[in-house]
Amino acid sequence: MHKSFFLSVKIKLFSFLLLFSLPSLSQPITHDSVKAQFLHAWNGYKQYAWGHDALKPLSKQPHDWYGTSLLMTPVDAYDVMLIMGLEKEAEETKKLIFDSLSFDKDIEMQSFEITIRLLGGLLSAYQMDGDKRFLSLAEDLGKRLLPVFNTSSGMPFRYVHLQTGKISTPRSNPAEIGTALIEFGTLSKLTGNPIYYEKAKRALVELFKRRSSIGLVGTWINVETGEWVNTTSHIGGAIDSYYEYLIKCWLLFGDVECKEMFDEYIKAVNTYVADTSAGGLWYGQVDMETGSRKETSYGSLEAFFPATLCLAGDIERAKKLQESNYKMWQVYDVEPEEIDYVSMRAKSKQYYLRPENIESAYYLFQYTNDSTYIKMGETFYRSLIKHCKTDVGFAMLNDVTTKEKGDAMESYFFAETLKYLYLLFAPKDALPFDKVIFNTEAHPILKTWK
Ligand code: DMJ
Repeated sequence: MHKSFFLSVKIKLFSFLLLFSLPSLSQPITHDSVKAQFLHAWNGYKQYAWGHDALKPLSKQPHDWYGTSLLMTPVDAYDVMLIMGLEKEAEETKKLIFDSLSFDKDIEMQSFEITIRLLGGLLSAYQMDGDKRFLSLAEDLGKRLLPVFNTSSGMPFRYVHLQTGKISTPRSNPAEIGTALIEFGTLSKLTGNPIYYEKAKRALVELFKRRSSIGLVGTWINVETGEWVNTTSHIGGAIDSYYEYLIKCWLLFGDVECKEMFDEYIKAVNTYVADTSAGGLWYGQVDMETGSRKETSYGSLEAFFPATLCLAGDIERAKKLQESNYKMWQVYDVEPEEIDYVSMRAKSKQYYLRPENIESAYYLFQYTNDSTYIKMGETFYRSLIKHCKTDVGFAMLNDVTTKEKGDAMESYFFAETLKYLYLLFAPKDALPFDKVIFNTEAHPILKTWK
């Protein structure tokens, strides 16, 4: 009793000092600065939400997505701890995972989110740590997710019940249909069971078959009927990581078909979706059938695209688009969820602590060694401290124009935002960039198979 009281006072004092003494705005920012911020947020999670999916950083309450915990934050954060050399934190997190993570639960959950955060996190943990229990958990989860692909088209439903395998919600989108092959393919390679690769790959191909005559996909499709229910094409949320996984699966598995599909898409996307009419390079919204422009919106999710362009070898285009990413950040000293790139005014005013802009700066720094991207990283870091930091973690912003905070700190803030920021400043040997492929939740996967 006594001990925990003093521990809680010590943690509060430490958080207070971190919050108000860090960083003096002129101090140089290093990977250790980012590590200190990671610890600040992690200690908040530990104190107020230990064992739950996430911490609500304003109310200091725990949050569970499905009323019962699937340890989203611990699983998402584990490989970052290993990368940052946080041995004590990694040890206690590993114990928590093996003591309490079970997928034998009476819940229906969203396959996409569980795949990228938990399956990806467990596979990465297994590869980096070597403990076979991570792989057993991943395989158990993979088996429970597999029924989503049992549809007439081979494209997955969005939800599955973890115990019964009952699937629901056929209205889906390219990102949720096409963001599984890195995780499912890796599971096949590591377990020797080809079923996971085959199912996830088929979904990619079936979706490709339904592209329009000019080579674009829309935003929503019914996976049973194969009918498009929303024909707006873009590179943002609901489509984004479908393109990302095609190029990454070529690089990770040497899957030539994935490369061919990516090559066809990128031509169409650069022809119709890209827009230079407002000055600079942007990617807006067009009709998938005609290519005619519908809107001039870009946002924090679209900001992943320079990283994908780097992987595809188009560094010049990646650089141009990252200039736009940075402009978008600078308007309010933190990016909005959506901006009109003609008027440069926010259309959706939230900032959900998203990583994509930082991710792209990190990739570009790896490819060019240009300190411009470090400077961008410094801006991102200072904005996060200035506008999002709380006494127990970091909070999303409800409104980037007023900087009003919201009560959420998503697990990807640990897995991605802080990881990419740390790696941007870290010595190159912190993680061998050329030897890993990050899943879309920034879990690094190593090609350990032939
Ligand atoms: C993450 O869960 C993933 O990066 C996903 O691909 C997109 N959304 C969030 C981060 O913004």
